[in-house]
Amino acid sequence: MRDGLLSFTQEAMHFIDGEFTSGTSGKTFDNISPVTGKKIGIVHEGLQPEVDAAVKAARDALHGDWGYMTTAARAELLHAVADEINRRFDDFLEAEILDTGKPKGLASHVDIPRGAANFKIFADLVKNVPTESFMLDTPDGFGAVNYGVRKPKGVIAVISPWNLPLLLMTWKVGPALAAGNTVIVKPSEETPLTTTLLGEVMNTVGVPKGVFNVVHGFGPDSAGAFLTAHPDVDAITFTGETRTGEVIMQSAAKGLRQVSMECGGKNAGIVFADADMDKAIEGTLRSAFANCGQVCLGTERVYVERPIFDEFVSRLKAGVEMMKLGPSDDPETSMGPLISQEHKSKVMSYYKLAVEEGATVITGGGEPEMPDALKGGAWVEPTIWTGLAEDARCIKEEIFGPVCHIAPFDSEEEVIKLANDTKYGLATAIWTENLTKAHRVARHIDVGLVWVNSWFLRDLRTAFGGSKASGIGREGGVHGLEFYTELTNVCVKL
Ligand code: NAD
Ligand code: 6OD
Repeated sequence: MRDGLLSFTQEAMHFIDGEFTSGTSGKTFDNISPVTGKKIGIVHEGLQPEVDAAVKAARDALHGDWGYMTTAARAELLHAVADEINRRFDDFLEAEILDTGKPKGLASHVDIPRGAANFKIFADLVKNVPTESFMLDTPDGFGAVNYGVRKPKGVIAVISPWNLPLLLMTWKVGPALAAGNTVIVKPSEETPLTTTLLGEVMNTVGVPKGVFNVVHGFGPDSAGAFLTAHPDVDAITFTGETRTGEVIMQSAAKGLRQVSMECGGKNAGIVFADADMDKAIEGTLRSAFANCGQVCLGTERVYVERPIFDEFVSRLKAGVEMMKLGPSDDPETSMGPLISQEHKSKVMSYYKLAVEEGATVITGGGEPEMPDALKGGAWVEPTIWTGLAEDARCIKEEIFGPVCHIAPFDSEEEVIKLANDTKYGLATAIWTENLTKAHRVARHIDVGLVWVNSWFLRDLRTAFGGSKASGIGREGGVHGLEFYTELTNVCVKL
């Protein structure tokens, strides 16, 4: 690792008003490698004073150069941000891998490129988005013209999770800045590094100070809670657990501040007997086990039509047993560790509970034997269960680990009912060669996202988000503009 990046990762600072700062709280916490359990560095914890300073910087920036910049100039600057992320691809890759332990191939194909793309897509979009206009008839015959004007909402708090740190944070920062807002990001305490690095990028390309700010810390009684409760924050965009979203909504209620929520899921994979088996197996290996199962869109419940149930179970088992757990930079590695020992305890508690609830463990279910250097990491075995009742806690609750339960079904109506029998409503993956059936089933699943014969195939112009306990609102394409802008109607009497 180059020296500059090393010292940067050893001490993650806040980024406030264009400056890296340790703040005044005097508090730090350790950044622990999920791969080895060893300390990577320290992170400064922000409390009320750091949040106050960041919010003030963000507010002031709205009234400075940024506030007067043309949409085209802002878009150009955001393209420069994306180009600089790409130029520093290896630094971002190294920082992301240090924090998460995910395989290098995954981070270099998904996390980092999306970090750059999330700026480009919204920069291009805001230059071309129309607003509505209506002619109104009036009794005097002259009429009136109505037209909409979109303005930035103001100061946006961005609260992001640890599973795809750069991707999910920029998925919010990209559209927020494209629309002319300023932001304060509170990244997950587990993954502070790529968000901090983005501060350097902002300075390099000349984003005015105060437009992008970062305050590190935890949720309750720390930066997250202080930021979301701050009266000068205009809106809060959050990705994380549903129960955290509930707490943040309570904070947002004061002052009627708007929220955008991308929360948990307990997503169904549906495999019909006429599916292309190779594609369904390959797709389910990704949808249930990619990123060590730590993807909100992951299919922890897989329903397979009875005639192909046994074959599917045995082929998925074979695929899982081929997976190689290991460190990020080993090209053989297909799965890294979970994010932390705390999350490992949660996942292992479900492995135990599943057996108590009557699951048949098809494969996995325990802790893998790892080489000495990796023994302190948060490793768990990828796991498949069958045989659970539909009301088992392991079927109802989001586990967020490398595990799925496979159950048979006999009809389209039955599988639609099973898929919808959850408090969540994020995503579904349907596998079938009968596209008429696929369209029909897709319409009846109560989720924000349906994939047919694919999973996590993203077109960033489309709406992204969940229904029920999986979220509020849609981000992506023009849809996020409802959240990131204020629409004013101007009515001109002619
Ligand atoms: P989390 O809710 O524990 O934490 C998310 C963020 O919220 C972190 O930055 C955390 O510090 C902060 N936070 C926690 N308590 C807070 C509080 N009281 N006030 C303000 N901030 C607070 O979630 P996580 O464990 O980091 O991420 C995993 C969860 O995120 C899973 O449930 C997953 O499904 C969900 N997720 C959803 C999506 C989506 O797009 N729908 C994407 C990724 C992850
Ligand atoms: O691809 C995206 O834009 C997105 N928000 C993905 C979320 C993945 C959840 O873990």
